[in-house]
Amino acid sequence: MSTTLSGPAVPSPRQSRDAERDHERDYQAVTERLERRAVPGARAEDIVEAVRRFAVAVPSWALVTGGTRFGRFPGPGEPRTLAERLEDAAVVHRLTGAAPRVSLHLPWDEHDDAAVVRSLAESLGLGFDAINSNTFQDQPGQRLSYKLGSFSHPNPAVRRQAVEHHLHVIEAGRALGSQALSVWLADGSSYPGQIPLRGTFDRVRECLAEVYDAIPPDWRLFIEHKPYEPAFYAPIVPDWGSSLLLAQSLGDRAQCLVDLGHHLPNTNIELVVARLLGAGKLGGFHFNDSKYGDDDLTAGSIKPYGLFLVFHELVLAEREHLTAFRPAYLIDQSHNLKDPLEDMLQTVDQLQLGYAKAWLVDYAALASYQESGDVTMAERTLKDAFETDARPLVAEARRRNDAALDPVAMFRASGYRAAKTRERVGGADAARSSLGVPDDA
Ligand code: LRH
Ligand code: MN
Repeated sequence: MSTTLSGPAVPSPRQSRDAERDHERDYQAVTERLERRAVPGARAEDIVEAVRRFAVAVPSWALVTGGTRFGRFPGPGEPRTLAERLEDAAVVHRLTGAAPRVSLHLPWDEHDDAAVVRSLAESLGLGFDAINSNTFQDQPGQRLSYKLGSFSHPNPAVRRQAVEHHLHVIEAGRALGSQALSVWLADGSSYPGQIPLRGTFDRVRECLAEVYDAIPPDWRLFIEHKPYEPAFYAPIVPDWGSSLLLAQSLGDRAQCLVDLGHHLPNTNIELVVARLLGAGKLGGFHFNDSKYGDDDLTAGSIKPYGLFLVFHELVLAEREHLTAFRPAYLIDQSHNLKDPLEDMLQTVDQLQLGYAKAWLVDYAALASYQESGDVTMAERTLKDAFETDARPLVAEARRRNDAALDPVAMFRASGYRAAKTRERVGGADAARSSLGVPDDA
């Protein structure tokens, strides 16, 4: 893998004097309002320090245009190699101060020399978060097909092949410094009668048990559920219940990963989060947003109140120091229309905002209204936090983390994409498949 990254370095967030002055006035205004509100633990300083601690991992696969099955419209100057994807991930961290780790996906990010990849990432100020396996596509030269499944496949040789792939992903992750394996299985059926519904679940549990036994002692195994696609009748792990059954059967370090887009319309996702938190089995998130299906849209773009309510459950658990509460925050999006980096910068901003607003809740008042059955005031207490303009608080947190007040504006002002367009000749079409599988890692 070529690690020589030429062209302009990651843009440095030098704000204009006007932007600084406007920010100071906005920050002063919200600071005064929160002083008057006088909620313990929810002064401006408290929120800013909380947001400064917030971190989310960037998915390597969302740094190129993902497209849909109907088409992919790649933009200019997109990363063509793992090295260039890491370079772009560093831009997200530099401008938000909240994305210090990258989540890789194998074989899309396959590489020959982990030490080279690791030192390049370190030179860019990045580390590696959960690493993802992939048994939902057949790779060139692969011996047995996953068309009819992987861990649930009727042919034990296919199940073996899938387990071997996961053992390889664990090795790759260990060499990069990851501490979690994230498993989403496309396994399932599209027609009634196609598969034995209990037998296939048992096969998946058996294969996962072998993988679980292979993860290093300080690692976790995340199981991701999804209600449909590509299985359109009975996915093996369609919902949080199936994921929880597997995680509970495997052991303490097996936990459930909640992809916000993997829920049927109108599912109360914050309730799913509360249930998994209560069971000590909430391992992490794939943040995104959706209107209908697994649309993988920008987090907070469709249901910002829903995102806030999920963060409310997370901040409640954080405040209570709930046992086993160590959620991995990851993004999982597929960008089709926006510049992938602008979309990622918007996403991190939306997550910082949702987190900040959740810390603004007057938890003491909320608890007393809940205990006294004052429904109106309980709801108003949540809404008061959600309807507070927390943007100056988040901008201040970024400023103190030496990042940008407005990451998207700073990215545009930096001319980074234009420079990469000039530099990354033969770029866009290199990342071919609808999920942007690069041809050179
Ligand atoms: C499946 C999924 C899974 C990834 C893939 C990129 O829909 O959410 O998390 O492996 O997207
Ligand atoms: Mn996902």
